[in-house]
Amino acid sequence: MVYGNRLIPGIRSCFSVMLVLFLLSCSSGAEPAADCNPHTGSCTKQAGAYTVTLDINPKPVQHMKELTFDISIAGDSAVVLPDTILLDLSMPGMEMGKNQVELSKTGEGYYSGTGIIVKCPSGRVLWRATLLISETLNSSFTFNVRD
Ligand SMILES: [Cu+2]
Repeated sequence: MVYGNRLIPGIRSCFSVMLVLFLLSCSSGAEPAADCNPHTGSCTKQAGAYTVTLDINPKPVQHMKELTFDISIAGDSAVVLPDTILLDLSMPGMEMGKNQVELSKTGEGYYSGTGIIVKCPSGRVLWRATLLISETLNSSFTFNVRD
């Protein structure tokens, strides 16, 4: 191939990355936006009859650092909450491999566990934490992870 112009390999690889990102964003539709800022406080969502709060520490929440995920579930439903809850970490629109954190009950409606969010080679930083509370009840938070 006569494409070997050595002055612009950086530009060409940058273009390739952009092309890949473009194709990925094309295949996954509109890029979802973060709906949670875990860097300065906790995030709260409604899940059925429950109010679910997620807090991630230490802050700011960074890649490749051991993170503690604390959740609290409040509600006046009589449904018994499980002893452990899985927190599934994924990237919207990307297949990153399974990353699930087991959260153990630390009190009535309180759960805690530790895990790591890897750094995505694409440079994207948007992650989603989905709490698999029960077969019919889950709650997800989408947030940007910092370097
Ligand atoms: Cu990724």
